[in-house]
Amino acid sequence: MLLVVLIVVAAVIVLAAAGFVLWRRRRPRPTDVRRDAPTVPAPATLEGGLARTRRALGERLAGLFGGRPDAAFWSALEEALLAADVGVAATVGIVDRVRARAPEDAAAARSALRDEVAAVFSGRDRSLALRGDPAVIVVVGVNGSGKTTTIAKLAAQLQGRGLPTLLAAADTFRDAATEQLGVWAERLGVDLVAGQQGGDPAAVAFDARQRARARGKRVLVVDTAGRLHSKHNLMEELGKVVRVLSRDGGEVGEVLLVLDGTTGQNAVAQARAFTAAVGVTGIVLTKLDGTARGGIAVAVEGELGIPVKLVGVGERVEDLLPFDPEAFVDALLGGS
Ligand SMILES: Nc1nc2c(ncn2[C@@H]2O[C@H](COP(=O)(O)OP(=O)(O)OP(=O)(O)O)[C@@H](O)[C@H]2O)c(=O)[nH]1
Ligand SMILES: [Mg+2]
Repeated sequence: MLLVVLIVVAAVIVLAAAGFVLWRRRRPRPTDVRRDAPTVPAPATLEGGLARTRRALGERLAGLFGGRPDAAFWSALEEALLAADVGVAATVGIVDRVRARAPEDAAAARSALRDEVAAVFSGRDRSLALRGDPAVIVVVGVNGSGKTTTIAKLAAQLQGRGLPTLLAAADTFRDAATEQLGVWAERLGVDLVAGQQGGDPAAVAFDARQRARARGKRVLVVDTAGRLHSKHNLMEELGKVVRVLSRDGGEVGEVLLVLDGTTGQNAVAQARAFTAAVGVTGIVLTKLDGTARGGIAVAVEGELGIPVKLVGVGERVEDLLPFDPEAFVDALLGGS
Protein backbone atom coordinates (compact mmCIF):
# COMPACT_ATOMS: atom_id res chain seq x y z
CA MET A 1 0.00 0.00 0.00
CA LEU A 2 2.78 2.40 1.03
CA LEU A 3 4.58 1.59 -2.20
CA VAL A 4 1.50 2.51 -4.29
CA VAL A 5 1.17 5.88 -2.48
CA LEU A 6 4.87 6.62 -3.08
CA ILE A 7 4.57 5.77 -6.78
CA VAL A 8 1.51 8.06 -7.16
CA VAL A 9 3.27 10.95 -5.35
CA ALA A 10 6.40 10.51 -7.51
CA ALA A 11 4.26 10.49 -10.68
CA VAL A 12 2.48 13.71 -9.62
CA ILE A 13 5.85 15.40 -8.93
CA VAL A 14 7.26 14.33 -12.32
CA LEU A 15 4.12 15.52 -14.16
CA ALA A 16 4.14 18.86 -12.34
CA ALA A 17 7.82 19.41 -13.18
CA ALA A 18 7.23 18.54 -16.85
CA GLY A 19 4.24 20.89 -16.94
CA PHE A 20 6.30 23.72 -15.42
CA VAL A 21 9.08 23.27 -17.97
CA LEU A 22 6.59 23.30 -20.84
CA TRP A 23 4.88 26.41 -19.46
CA ARG A 24 8.23 28.24 -19.16
CA ARG A 25 9.04 27.39 -22.75
CA ARG A 26 5.76 28.69 -24.12
CA ARG A 27 5.84 31.92 -22.10
CA PRO A 28 7.24 34.77 -24.23
CA ARG A 29 10.67 35.85 -23.09
CA PRO A 30 11.22 39.50 -22.19
CA THR A 31 13.14 40.01 -25.44
CA ASP A 32 10.16 38.69 -27.44
CA VAL A 33 7.86 41.09 -25.62
CA ARG A 34 10.14 44.03 -26.40
CA ARG A 35 10.30 43.09 -30.05
CA ASP A 36 6.50 42.92 -30.33
CA ALA A 37 5.77 46.09 -28.29
CA PRO A 38 4.87 49.27 -30.17
CA THR A 39 7.89 51.49 -30.72
CA VAL A 40 8.31 54.48 -28.44
CA PRO A 41 7.15 57.61 -30.30
CA ALA A 42 10.01 59.68 -31.63
CA PRO A 43 10.54 62.99 -29.84
CA ALA A 44 9.05 65.96 -31.64
CA THR A 45 11.47 68.14 -33.60
CA LEU A 46 11.11 71.41 -35.41
CA GLU A 47 12.68 69.80 -38.46
CA GLY A 48 10.05 67.04 -38.41
CA GLY A 49 7.24 69.56 -37.91
CA LEU A 50 8.41 71.65 -40.83
CA ALA A 51 8.94 68.69 -43.17
CA ARG A 52 6.09 69.64 -45.50
CA THR A 53 7.17 73.27 -45.75
CA ARG A 54 10.76 72.26 -46.38
CA ARG A 55 9.78 69.85 -49.12
CA ALA A 56 7.62 72.42 -50.92
CA LEU A 57 10.00 75.35 -50.51
CA GLY A 58 13.08 73.18 -51.01
CA GLU A 59 11.84 71.97 -54.37
CA ARG A 60 11.38 75.51 -55.61
CA LEU A 61 14.66 76.75 -54.18
CA ALA A 62 16.66 73.78 -55.48
CA GLY A 63 15.71 74.65 -59.06
CA LEU A 64 16.38 78.29 -58.39
CA PHE A 65 19.77 78.05 -56.77
CA GLY A 66 21.13 76.15 -59.72
CA GLY A 67 21.03 79.29 -61.88
CA ARG A 68 22.40 82.82 -61.88
CA PRO A 69 20.91 85.66 -59.82
CA ASP A 70 19.32 87.53 -62.72
CA ALA A 71 15.93 89.26 -62.91
CA ALA A 72 14.08 85.97 -63.40
CA PHE A 73 15.90 84.56 -60.37
CA TRP A 74 14.71 87.40 -58.10
CA SER A 75 11.10 87.13 -59.13
CA ALA A 76 11.18 83.33 -58.76
CA LEU A 77 12.65 83.74 -55.28
CA GLU A 78 9.83 86.12 -54.37
CA GLU A 79 7.28 83.62 -55.63
CA ALA A 80 8.83 80.79 -53.62
CA LEU A 81 8.71 82.82 -50.38
CA LEU A 82 5.14 83.97 -51.04
CA ALA A 83 4.07 80.38 -51.67
CA ALA A 84 5.50 79.42 -48.26
CA ASP A 85 3.34 82.20 -46.71
CA VAL A 86 6.18 84.51 -45.79
CA GLY A 87 3.79 87.34 -46.74
CA VAL A 88 4.14 90.23 -49.15
CA ALA A 89 5.75 92.80 -46.85
CA ALA A 90 8.31 90.40 -45.35
CA THR A 91 9.08 88.81 -48.74
CA VAL A 92 9.68 92.13 -50.49
CA GLY A 93 11.87 93.32 -47.61
CA ILE A 94 13.94 90.12 -47.49
CA VAL A 95 14.43 89.88 -51.26
CA ASP A 96 15.39 93.59 -51.46
CA ARG A 97 17.99 93.14 -48.75
CA VAL A 98 19.43 89.98 -50.33
CA ARG A 99 19.58 91.75 -53.67
CA ALA A 100 21.28 94.80 -52.17
CA ARG A 101 24.15 92.54 -51.17
CA ALA A 102 24.72 91.88 -54.89
CA PRO A 103 25.53 88.18 -54.54
CA GLU A 104 27.76 87.00 -57.34
CA ASP A 105 26.32 83.56 -57.73
CA ALA A 106 23.43 81.40 -56.56
CA ALA A 107 25.37 79.99 -53.60
CA ALA A 108 26.11 83.48 -52.30
CA ALA A 109 22.43 84.41 -52.79
CA ARG A 110 21.36 81.36 -50.82
CA SER A 111 23.62 82.18 -47.92
CA ALA A 112 22.48 85.84 -47.96
CA LEU A 113 18.87 84.67 -47.95
CA ARG A 114 19.55 82.51 -44.91
CA ASP A 115 21.09 85.49 -43.07
CA GLU A 116 18.24 87.84 -43.94
CA VAL A 117 15.51 85.43 -42.85
CA ALA A 118 17.41 84.80 -39.61
CA ALA A 119 17.73 88.57 -39.10
CA VAL A 120 13.92 88.87 -38.97
CA PHE A 121 14.01 86.85 -35.74
CA SER A 122 17.07 88.39 -34.12
CA GLY A 123 17.23 90.23 -30.82
CA ARG A 124 13.96 89.15 -29.18
CA ASP A 125 13.51 87.39 -25.87
CA ARG A 126 11.65 84.14 -26.43
CA SER A 127 11.57 82.85 -22.88
CA LEU A 128 8.25 82.77 -21.04
CA ALA A 129 7.96 85.65 -18.58
CA LEU A 130 7.18 83.92 -15.29
CA ARG A 131 6.95 86.97 -13.04
CA GLY A 132 4.42 87.40 -10.27
CA ASP A 133 2.89 85.32 -7.54
CA PRO A 134 1.59 83.34 -9.26
CA ALA A 135 3.01 84.02 -12.72
CA VAL A 136 0.00 84.46 -14.99
CA ILE A 137 -0.24 83.32 -18.61
CA VAL A 138 -3.44 84.19 -20.48
CA VAL A 139 -3.96 82.24 -23.71
CA VAL A 140 -6.03 83.84 -26.47
CA GLY A 141 -6.89 83.23 -30.11
CA VAL A 142 -9.62 82.58 -32.65
CA ASN A 143 -11.83 79.47 -32.52
CA GLY A 144 -10.07 76.18 -32.94
CA SER A 145 -6.55 77.59 -33.24
CA GLY A 146 -5.25 75.13 -30.63
CA LYS A 147 -5.43 77.09 -27.35
CA THR A 148 -6.68 74.33 -25.06
CA THR A 149 -4.31 71.70 -26.49
CA THR A 150 -1.39 74.13 -26.20
CA ILE A 151 -2.31 74.85 -22.57
CA ALA A 152 -2.25 71.13 -21.76
CA LYS A 153 1.17 70.75 -23.40
CA LEU A 154 2.46 73.85 -21.63
CA ALA A 155 1.15 72.74 -18.23
CA ALA A 156 2.96 69.42 -18.64
CA GLN A 157 6.21 71.27 -19.38
CA LEU A 158 5.82 73.71 -16.48
CA GLN A 159 5.09 70.95 -13.98
CA GLY A 160 8.01 69.01 -15.45
CA ARG A 161 10.22 72.01 -14.63
CA GLY A 162 9.06 71.79 -11.01
CA LEU A 163 6.63 74.72 -11.25
CA PRO A 164 3.28 73.79 -9.67
CA THR A 165 0.64 74.97 -12.12
CA LEU A 166 -3.08 75.71 -11.90
CA LEU A 167 -5.32 75.81 -14.96
CA ALA A 168 -8.29 78.18 -15.19
CA ALA A 169 -11.09 77.14 -17.55
CA ALA A 170 -12.29 80.64 -18.41
CA ASP A 171 -13.92 79.48 -21.63
CA THR A 172 -17.42 79.65 -20.19
CA PHE A 173 -18.93 80.03 -23.65
CA ARG A 174 -18.47 76.83 -25.65
CA ASP A 175 -20.29 73.68 -24.56
CA ALA A 176 -17.86 71.09 -23.24
CA ALA A 177 -14.89 73.49 -23.21
CA THR A 178 -14.39 72.99 -19.48
CA GLU A 179 -14.71 69.22 -19.84
CA GLN A 180 -12.06 69.24 -22.57
CA LEU A 181 -9.58 71.02 -20.33
CA GLY A 182 -10.72 68.86 -17.40
CA VAL A 183 -9.81 65.67 -19.27
CA TRP A 184 -6.32 67.02 -19.93
CA ALA A 185 -5.94 68.21 -16.32
CA GLU A 186 -6.83 64.77 -15.00
CA ARG A 187 -4.54 63.00 -17.44
CA LEU A 188 -1.63 65.27 -16.54
CA GLY A 189 -2.36 65.47 -12.81
CA VAL A 190 -2.70 69.28 -12.94
CA ASP A 191 -5.25 71.19 -10.81
CA LEU A 192 -8.11 72.97 -12.55
CA VAL A 193 -10.50 75.74 -11.54
CA ALA A 194 -13.68 76.08 -13.61
CA GLY A 195 -16.66 78.43 -13.65
CA GLN A 196 -20.30 78.13 -14.57
CA GLN A 197 -21.28 77.71 -18.22
CA GLY A 198 -22.24 81.19 -19.43
CA GLY A 199 -20.54 82.84 -16.44
CA ASP A 200 -18.18 85.82 -16.50
CA PRO A 201 -14.75 84.65 -17.69
CA ALA A 202 -13.03 87.50 -15.83
CA ALA A 203 -14.61 86.32 -12.56
CA VAL A 204 -13.40 82.74 -13.19
CA ALA A 205 -9.89 84.01 -13.88
CA PHE A 206 -9.84 86.22 -10.78
CA ASP A 207 -11.14 83.42 -8.57
CA ALA A 208 -8.54 81.04 -10.04
CA ARG A 209 -5.76 83.46 -9.17
CA GLN A 210 -6.94 83.62 -5.53
CA ARG A 211 -6.92 79.85 -5.39
CA ALA A 212 -3.52 79.61 -7.02
CA ARG A 213 -2.18 81.91 -4.30
CA ALA A 214 -3.90 79.95 -1.55
CA ARG A 215 -2.55 76.64 -2.88
CA GLY A 216 0.98 77.94 -3.39
CA LYS A 217 0.98 77.48 -7.17
CA ARG A 218 3.78 79.12 -9.12
CA VAL A 219 1.96 79.50 -12.45
CA LEU A 220 -1.65 80.13 -13.46
CA VAL A 221 -2.56 79.40 -17.08
CA VAL A 222 -5.90 80.82 -18.21
CA ASP A 223 -7.80 79.24 -21.12
CA THR A 224 -10.18 81.60 -22.90
CA ALA A 225 -12.99 81.09 -25.39
CA GLY A 226 -12.09 81.28 -29.07
CA ARG A 227 -13.33 84.51 -30.64
CA LEU A 228 -13.30 86.24 -33.97
CA HIS A 229 -10.76 89.02 -33.85
CA SER A 230 -13.21 91.29 -35.66
CA LYS A 231 -15.91 91.05 -32.94
CA HIS A 232 -15.40 94.15 -30.84
CA ASN A 233 -17.48 93.12 -27.81
CA LEU A 234 -15.71 89.75 -27.53
CA MET A 235 -12.32 91.44 -27.70
CA GLU A 236 -13.51 93.82 -24.94
CA GLU A 237 -14.42 90.80 -22.80
CA LEU A 238 -10.88 89.53 -23.21
CA GLY A 239 -9.52 92.92 -22.22
CA LYS A 240 -11.49 92.63 -18.99
CA VAL A 241 -9.93 89.24 -18.18
CA VAL A 242 -6.45 90.73 -18.51
CA ARG A 243 -7.36 93.90 -16.54
CA VAL A 244 -8.90 91.96 -13.66
CA LEU A 245 -5.82 89.77 -13.37
CA SER A 246 -3.64 92.86 -13.24
CA ARG A 247 -5.47 94.21 -10.17
CA ASP A 248 -4.87 93.50 -6.53
CA GLY A 249 -1.10 93.17 -6.75
CA GLY A 250 -1.34 90.86 -9.74
CA GLU A 251 0.46 90.94 -13.03
CA VAL A 252 -0.13 89.23 -16.36
CA GLY A 253 3.37 88.24 -17.45
CA GLU A 254 2.33 86.68 -20.72
CA VAL A 255 -0.58 87.04 -23.12
CA LEU A 256 0.08 84.23 -25.58
CA LEU A 257 -1.72 84.42 -28.90
CA VAL A 258 -2.26 80.99 -30.46
CA LEU A 259 -2.25 81.13 -34.26
CA ASP A 260 -3.14 78.18 -36.45
CA GLY A 261 -0.18 77.77 -38.81
CA THR A 262 -2.48 76.53 -41.56
CA THR A 263 -4.58 79.72 -41.64
CA GLY A 264 -2.41 81.65 -44.07
CA GLN A 265 -2.05 85.41 -44.15
CA ASN A 266 -5.18 85.94 -42.03
CA ALA A 267 -2.94 85.04 -39.10
CA VAL A 268 -1.24 88.43 -39.48
CA ALA A 269 -4.61 90.23 -39.26
CA GLN A 270 -5.48 88.16 -36.17
CA ALA A 271 -2.18 89.04 -34.54
CA ARG A 272 -2.77 92.73 -35.21
CA ALA A 273 -6.30 92.73 -33.74
CA PHE A 274 -5.42 90.72 -30.62
CA THR A 275 -2.35 92.87 -30.00
CA ALA A 276 -4.43 96.03 -30.19
CA ALA A 277 -7.02 94.59 -27.79
CA VAL A 278 -4.93 92.80 -25.16
CA GLY A 279 -1.26 93.50 -25.76
CA VAL A 280 0.02 90.14 -26.96
CA THR A 281 3.49 89.34 -25.57
CA GLY A 282 4.21 86.12 -27.46
CA ILE A 283 2.96 83.98 -30.33
CA VAL A 284 2.35 80.25 -30.34
CA LEU A 285 2.22 78.87 -33.87
CA THR A 286 0.33 75.56 -33.94
CA LYS A 287 -0.25 72.82 -36.51
CA LEU A 288 3.05 73.47 -38.30
CA ASP A 289 3.07 69.73 -38.95
CA GLY A 290 -0.03 70.08 -41.11
CA THR A 291 1.13 72.80 -43.48
CA ALA A 292 3.57 73.42 -46.30
CA ARG A 293 3.43 77.13 -45.46
CA GLY A 294 5.48 77.44 -42.27
CA GLY A 295 6.84 80.74 -43.56
CA ILE A 296 3.94 82.39 -41.71
CA ALA A 297 6.28 82.66 -38.71
CA VAL A 298 8.42 85.09 -40.72
CA ALA A 299 5.35 87.10 -41.76
CA VAL A 300 3.94 87.44 -38.24
CA GLU A 301 7.17 88.27 -36.46
CA GLY A 302 8.48 90.39 -39.33
CA GLU A 303 5.36 92.53 -39.50
CA LEU A 304 4.46 92.82 -35.83
CA GLY A 305 7.76 92.41 -34.04
CA ILE A 306 6.17 90.06 -31.48
CA PRO A 307 8.33 87.02 -30.74
CA VAL A 308 7.15 83.57 -31.73
CA LYS A 309 7.83 81.73 -28.46
CA LEU A 310 6.46 78.24 -29.01
CA VAL A 311 5.44 76.04 -31.91
CA GLY A 312 2.98 73.14 -32.02
CA VAL A 313 4.05 70.27 -34.25
CA GLY A 314 1.41 67.65 -33.46
CA GLU A 315 -1.42 66.61 -31.18
CA ARG A 316 0.61 64.73 -28.57
CA VAL A 317 1.38 66.37 -25.26
CA GLU A 318 5.10 66.43 -26.11
CA ASP A 319 4.50 68.20 -29.44
CA LEU A 320 5.13 71.74 -28.20
CA LEU A 321 8.61 73.11 -28.80
CA PRO A 322 10.40 76.32 -27.94
CA PHE A 323 10.85 78.38 -31.08
CA ASP A 324 14.52 78.29 -32.05
CA PRO A 325 15.11 80.74 -34.95
CA GLU A 326 18.35 79.08 -36.09
CA ALA A 327 16.76 75.64 -36.20
CA PHE A 328 13.72 77.17 -37.88
CA VAL A 329 15.74 78.81 -40.65
CA ASP A 330 17.74 75.61 -41.18
CA ALA A 331 14.54 73.58 -41.31
CA LEU A 332 12.95 76.08 -43.68
CA LEU A 333 15.83 76.67 -46.08
CA GLY A 334 18.11 73.73 -45.41
CA GLY A 335 21.46 74.21 -43.63
CA SER A 336 23.83 76.62 -45.33
N1 LIG B 1 -1.73 68.53 -36.00
C1 LIG B 1 -1.86 69.37 -34.98
N2 LIG B 1 -3.07 69.52 -34.41
C2 LIG B 1 -3.19 70.38 -33.37
C3 LIG B 1 -2.08 71.13 -32.88
N3 LIG B 1 -2.53 71.90 -31.86
C4 LIG B 1 -3.85 71.65 -31.73
N4 LIG B 1 -4.27 70.75 -32.64
C5 LIG B 1 -5.63 70.23 -32.87
O1 LIG B 1 -6.49 71.30 -33.22
C6 LIG B 1 -7.82 71.05 -32.77
C7 LIG B 1 -8.35 72.24 -32.00
O2 LIG B 1 -7.59 72.36 -30.81
P1 LIG B 1 -8.14 73.05 -29.48
O3 LIG B 1 -7.02 73.03 -28.51
O4 LIG B 1 -9.42 72.48 -29.04
O5 LIG B 1 -8.37 74.53 -30.02
P2 LIG B 1 -8.99 75.77 -29.23
O6 LIG B 1 -8.30 76.97 -29.76
O7 LIG B 1 -8.93 75.56 -27.77
O8 LIG B 1 -10.50 75.75 -29.74
P3 LIG B 1 -11.76 76.59 -29.15
O9 LIG B 1 -11.69 76.47 -27.68
O10 LIG B 1 -12.96 75.94 -29.76
O11 LIG B 1 -11.59 78.00 -29.64
C8 LIG B 1 -7.73 69.78 -31.94
O12 LIG B 1 -8.15 68.69 -32.73
C9 LIG B 1 -6.25 69.65 -31.61
O13 LIG B 1 -5.84 68.31 -31.41
C10 LIG B 1 -0.79 70.93 -33.52
O14 LIG B 1 0.24 71.54 -33.19
N5 LIG B 1 -0.76 70.04 -34.56
MG1 LIG C 1 -10.41 75.67 -26.33
